[in-house]
Formats: sequence, structure tokens, C-alpha cells
Amino acid sequence: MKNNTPSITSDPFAGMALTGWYPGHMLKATRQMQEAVSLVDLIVELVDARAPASTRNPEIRRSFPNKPFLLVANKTDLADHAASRLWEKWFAEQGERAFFLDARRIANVRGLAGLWRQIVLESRAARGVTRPLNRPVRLMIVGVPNVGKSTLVNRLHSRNKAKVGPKPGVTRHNQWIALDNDVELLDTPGILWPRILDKKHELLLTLLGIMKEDLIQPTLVVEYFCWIVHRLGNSEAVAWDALGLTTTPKDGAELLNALAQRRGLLLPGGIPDLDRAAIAIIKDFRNARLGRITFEMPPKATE
Ligand SMILES: Nc1nc2c(ncn2[C@@H]2O[C@H](COP(=O)(O)OP(=O)(O)OP(=O)(O)O)[C@@H](O)[C@H]2O)c(=O)[nH]1
Ligand SMILES: [Mg+2]
Repeated sequence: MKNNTPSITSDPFAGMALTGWYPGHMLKATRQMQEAVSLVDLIVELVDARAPASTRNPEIRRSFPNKPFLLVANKTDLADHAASRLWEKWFAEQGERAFFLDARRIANVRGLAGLWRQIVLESRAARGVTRPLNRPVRLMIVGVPNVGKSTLVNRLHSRNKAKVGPKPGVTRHNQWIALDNDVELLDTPGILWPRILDKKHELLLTLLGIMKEDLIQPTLVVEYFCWIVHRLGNSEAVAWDALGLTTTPKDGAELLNALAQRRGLLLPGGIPDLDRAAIAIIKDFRNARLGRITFEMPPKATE
């Protein structure tokens, strides 16, 4: 019998099995990060500007409440501009210092780098430390996988030292890098938190390339994509026409079928190949062909 309880209709993903993905190398990386914290003056946590809350590791700030800390929301070039402004305002209201970044723009990166020494010096002054800092500022770049940590490090370093790639898990070890402008920087592997308790959260992290993608059916990721943009009232922001569609699909099934037909992705007997359609949609999304989309809004947005 069909279950029509409101909670199920409002969250079609509730009750689906979680992947529970938390590989051993992330546990090891988390321990190494915790050990290295005492060596640094500042923790810089990178999150994805398209989902600044869901891509934030809640344990980092909580574990080191007294360490100078800066939140950096990267990939702003892929996020909705107005939504990023609302997030900026919200972080400011929370008393949290947050910097919105496009790590591929050098001028933007330089602006960020200018802040680091200032934050460290301010925090020394607040603690009553009067002696000057006669050594480079040491900072640590942390965050979930694939958020652009190594890209940022490379932007600051003339000889592109850190390996980058469009997949989670490119950086495997902590790596110290000395920059020209009096900064020593520790690039760390991306880490997730051990327990993600909501299927929607796993689906969002997969869509953003943060969770390994072969753990979840691509068709489910596309269903989530459609659901979330409709739910946020954002479906008009999606460049459906880039997929060759002339109308906004009402849900994932309609989108997958339309795209399979449109691109001739058919199985024997003319059946639409929904898996291939889903992979094509995710690829176009990742290549920024579907427009600038933010997937969550700050709590109680005031504008
Ligand atoms: N559009 C856009 N892409 C970015 C930005 N920053 C990084 N990228 C891309 O995101 C992908 C991941 O970048 P990495 O620097 O390897 O990410 P990481 O956080 O070091 O990843 P791990 O080492 O896996 O933890 C690469 O394909 C980058 O080119 C940005 O600001 N905008
Ligand atoms: Mg990396």
C-alpha cells in the first residue's frame, strides 16, 4: 500500500540506505591534522560556496576553539551570486570571519593571503603577546575533498607544487610548502566526518564531487539535483537549454528520459538508457554548463 505520510512526501530520500563512506585514509588524515594543529598559527577551512554549511566539517572548529580560524568559501564562480552575498551576511552576523573565493583568480587569492598575517597578529595582540613575530606565519589548509585546497596552494606558489584533480582524494599526505611572502603552508588531504546521517547530505556531497561517485547510482544523484533545485525555487536558475531541453523538467525521471531521447542514449529495443543520461547530466553540471547554482541558503535569510 502506498504510504502518504507528509514526512515521506517531503523527503523522498528519507529511509534510503546510507553509504557510510569513511575510508581509513581519512581517519589517518584526521589524526595527522590534529597532531599538526599545534604547529600552526591559523587554521583555514575551505568549504564549497555552493553549500557552505553541508561542506563544512563541524568537528574542526569544535576541536580547536581557541585556534585562530578562517572559513573560506571557494568556487564562488560556480555559486549563485546573490546567495553568496546572503551567506556572507549571515556569517558576519554569526561573528564568523568568512572569505568568498574563486581560487582560480589570482587577484582574489592575493586578497585572501593578505588576511592571514593580519588575523594571526590580531589574535596575538588579543592574547597580550607583545613580542614581534620574527618567523613566517604557519597555516594549515583543511577541508572536505575536492574543494580546491591544493589549487589554492598552487595559486600562491609559483612552481605549482601540489597535485590537483577533479576527483576527491587527490592529496594523500600532509605537505609543507614555503611561500615567498613569509608564509609556510600545510596542504592536507580532504577529510569527511565519520557519520553522515542524512541521505540528502550524501547525495549533495556526491553531486559536488566530494564523495566518491561510484557509491551512489548516478540516476539517484540526478533525481536529487532536480528535487533540490525545485525545492529551493531555483529551477529557473538552471540552464536546462544547455541540455537541449525547452521546458523545465518537473522531476528527475522526466529529465533523465528527456535527455536520453534528446541525445539518443538508448538501450536495445529503444529503451532510454537512464544511467548514461545521468552520467552526462552530472558531467555537464560539473563542467559548469548548467549555470551558477547554490544548493542551500543560510538559516533565516534576512533579505
Ligand atoms: N570552478 C572552480 N574550480 C575550482 C576552484 N578551485 C579548484 N577548482 C577545481 O576543483 C578540483 C579540485 O581541486 P583540488 O585543488 O585538487 O582540491 P583538493 O581540495 O586539494 O582535493 P583533495 O586533494 O582531493 O582533498 C580541480 O579540478 C580544480 O581545478 C574554483 O575556485 N573554481
Ligand atoms: Mg588536494
